[in-house]
Amino acid sequence: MTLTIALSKGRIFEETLPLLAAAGISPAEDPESSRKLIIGTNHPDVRLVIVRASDVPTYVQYGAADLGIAGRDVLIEHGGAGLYQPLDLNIAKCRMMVAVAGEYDYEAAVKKGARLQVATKYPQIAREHFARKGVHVDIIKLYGSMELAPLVGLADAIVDLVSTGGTLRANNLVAVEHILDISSRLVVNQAALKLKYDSIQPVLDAFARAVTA
Ligand code: PRT
Ligand code: MG
Repeated sequence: MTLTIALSKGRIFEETLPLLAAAGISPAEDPESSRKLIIGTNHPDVRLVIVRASDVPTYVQYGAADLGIAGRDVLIEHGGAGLYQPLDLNIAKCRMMVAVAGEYDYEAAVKKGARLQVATKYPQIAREHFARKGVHVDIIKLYGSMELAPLVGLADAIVDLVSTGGTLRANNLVAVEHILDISSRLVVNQAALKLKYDSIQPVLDAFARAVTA
């Protein structure tokens, strides 16, 4: 039975390679240089499909992939329907933060009950965060480069991922609130886990051992 694993290029692919190796799986090609979207492995019955990071849960939900690896950010926005999430892989770690322009007085705006314009790729996470704080917001959905929004007057604040903080610094933005710690998780199609238990369980076990090692 073929096992299909959905991965995104870039940091998730790079950080997943050692986990795949622990399960005895090595990709036949490097997705950074290959244009192929389906990549074989040393196992005739294991293949990788290369998709956008935010599409991984969707491929797994509908069973187009049996397994996938996705950030907690992406999983919260997706909602998790049809997905079994057995393992935090502790890779691609970062923090979901609220950030504003250096000169913007966020505390004062919150204190006086101002309605904030918040630009983000993560409307679900942002909405929940500000609802919990009791702050009224208008969410402006963006698909990338959130850091630009406060600089050109599109938003008062952004909700975005931060890892080194270099991008915020380079754009004269400051983080004012920490919302969540983020890492990537293994997701499994719930039906596939039952139907392909014998091929999936060894991969889960190998990943779990590699994560704790
Ligand atoms: O790039 P694409 O639009 O296809 O999708 P994507 O950006 O979601 O994919 P990718 O591969 O960049 O990210 C995949 C996953 O990696 C995310 O879903 C997160 O769970 C995780 N991750 C870990 C990160 C970061 N660290 C990260 N630093 N995702 C994005 N960033 C971005 C951040 O949005 C910001 O623009 O990097 C910038 C900040 O980095 P620093 O180091 O300057 O702070
Ligand atoms: Mg990216």
